[in-house]
Amino acid sequence: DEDVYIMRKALDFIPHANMNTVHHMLLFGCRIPASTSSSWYCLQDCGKNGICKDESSVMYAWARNAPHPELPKDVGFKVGQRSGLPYFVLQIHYGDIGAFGDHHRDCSGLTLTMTTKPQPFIAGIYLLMSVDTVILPGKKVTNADVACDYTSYPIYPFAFRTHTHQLGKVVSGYRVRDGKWTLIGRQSPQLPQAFYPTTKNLNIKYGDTVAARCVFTGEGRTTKTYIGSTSNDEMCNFYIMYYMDRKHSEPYMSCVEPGSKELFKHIPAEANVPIPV
Ligand code: IYT
Ligand code: CU
Ligand code: CU
Repeated sequence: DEDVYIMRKALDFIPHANMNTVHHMLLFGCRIPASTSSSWYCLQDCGKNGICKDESSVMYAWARNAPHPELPKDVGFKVGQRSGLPYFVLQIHYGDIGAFGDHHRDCSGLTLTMTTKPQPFIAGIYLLMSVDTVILPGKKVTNADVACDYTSYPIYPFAFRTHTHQLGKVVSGYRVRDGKWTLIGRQSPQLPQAFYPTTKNLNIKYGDTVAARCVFTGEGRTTKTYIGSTSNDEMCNFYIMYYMDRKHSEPYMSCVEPGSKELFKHIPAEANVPIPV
């Protein structure tokens, strides 16, 4: 019920059990969780309504064999009743269930350290996602482009995460300021989908444009692929984890606009260069 802040070094994965069983974990903030139980099954295609009833945001991602950056000093995720997302839901994806052959108990989870001391900077998530991409079967390259004008107070990105399903090759995010494109981050969504540190320190301020491109291939498919929650569908997500001054805290933002053809004429060529996996 109080305002509390998740702190630096707070997000640590504690592999009490066999680390080989967990493939990835996602921590969500929820307004209302999908279940009132302390834990529930959310199998492969349960979609996002299996996690939160309505409003939700990804707050942290842990993936096997991936780095997990800390929150910078003086930065905290503000959580609690008044934050709008007063519940945490932790989703754990198990990999090879063979590891449970011995019926051992699994105690995987996250340890969060929280403080009631207000932090100078609030952490937040900016999600860019495509909602209308269609990938034609057999077509070698389909770009999903997303871009929005940024009209809020300055944010300072420090980590990013990409998400697609099987057809995604590379996802890149940029700040466009005065026509100049600056990379926020670029990753293959086929690598562990954790948060990676941003390429360099940059800020995003009023008047900038935030843009992302997901590159897909339709090779190997015999029908059209749409955006959706099953593994036969696709998604195009670029998440920016940022901090901003506590005075103007706006911790969850998103962009679902396709962006103009004209704008994306100028996207750096690297956005279409595959990343070896
Ligand atoms: C349609 C789509 O792209 N869904 C994404 C992003 C998304 C996440 C949340 C959209 C909304 C949300 O409330 I939380 I609206 C999606 O489902 N991404 C998956 C997770 O389920 C979060 C991912 O791994 O990024
Ligand atoms: Cu996984
Ligand atoms: Cu998805």
